[in-house]
Amino acid sequence: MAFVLDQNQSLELYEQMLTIRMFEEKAIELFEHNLIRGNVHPCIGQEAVSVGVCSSLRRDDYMLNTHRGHGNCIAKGADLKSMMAELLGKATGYCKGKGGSMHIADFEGGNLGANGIVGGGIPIAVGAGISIQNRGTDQVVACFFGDGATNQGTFHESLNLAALWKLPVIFVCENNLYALSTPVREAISISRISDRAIAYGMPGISLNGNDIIEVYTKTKEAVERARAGKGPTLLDCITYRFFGHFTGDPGRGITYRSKEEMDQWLNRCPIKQFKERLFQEKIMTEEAGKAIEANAKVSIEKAVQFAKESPFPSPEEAVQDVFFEIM
Ligand SMILES: Cc1ncc(C[n+]2csc(CCOP(=O)(O)OP(=O)(O)O)c2C)c(N)n1
Repeated sequence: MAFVLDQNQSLELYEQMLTIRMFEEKAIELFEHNLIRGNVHPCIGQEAVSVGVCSSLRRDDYMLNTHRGHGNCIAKGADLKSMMAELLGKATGYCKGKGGSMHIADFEGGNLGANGIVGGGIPIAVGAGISIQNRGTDQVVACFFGDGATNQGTFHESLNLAALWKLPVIFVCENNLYALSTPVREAISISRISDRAIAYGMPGISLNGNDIIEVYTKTKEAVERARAGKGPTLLDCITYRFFGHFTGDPGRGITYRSKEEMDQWLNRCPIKQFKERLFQEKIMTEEAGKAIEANAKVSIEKAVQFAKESPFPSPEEAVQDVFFEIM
């Protein structure tokens, strides 16, 4: 796909993808040292989808996330310190340490939160779309979900309403080819998830989710369509998670995926491919690449330090923020 970004934008996208990768590598390490409770669902390998989609959005646009959502939060502009603190269950985290890895919300940055219920965020995105339409703004909603979620009833009901009412929603399937240990080919009888869009009367596009430029370009078109009041689009971003379903998955998912398949996808790493392209097209020098890497490393180290030094919430906090208080 032809290059459509200027030098600064390109380097910015590269840095974001790298930051997501390094943030998650650190999160896995902290989990292994028992500093993160619950679980971590890494999106390593899927960074081009997060960054390609979110870089096409404005800060006041909305985003609905999933259990595998650290990358999407970072790409939507989350503060790394508040995120890491949330992962460690600290009071300074985005949800005061009560949400953890799977439930990070940042209303100011347009992140309406993640959902541990597969497909649970999709109808909420439709609700946000109705709110935008009622308020008459030109915001849009990006709604992330996995291939497994497209078999939930919520997906079908939501796409139908969104198309019918021409809501400004971009439905983004992070199609990493597996729902837990179930391969998509054993769960869906059609080969392209984007074909499901036809049934509801909206455009559907399957694309290379490991090519950041392709994700960015196709999302941009969908965003323009939504902002112009022409309704939703379904993007099927085909990608792969390099790790297992979660940190407890043995051998990064080797019990249900072949080594050959995993190696093939490692070769198609979105960050490696983009980096090579930036070198080839002389957009990034060797030196600039190293500086970006060092920068990302420092930001993550600062976030870890902040999170470690922050206090846990007090026990009384457990019963606070349960109900929303209307002034
Ligand atoms: C309604 C519901 N059913 C089952 C689960 C258990 N579960 C958690 S993640 C997951 C797989 C989801 O797969 P997919 O939507 O493809 O997303 P991915 O994990 O691949 O990113 C399942 C079955 C759940 N959380 N919610």
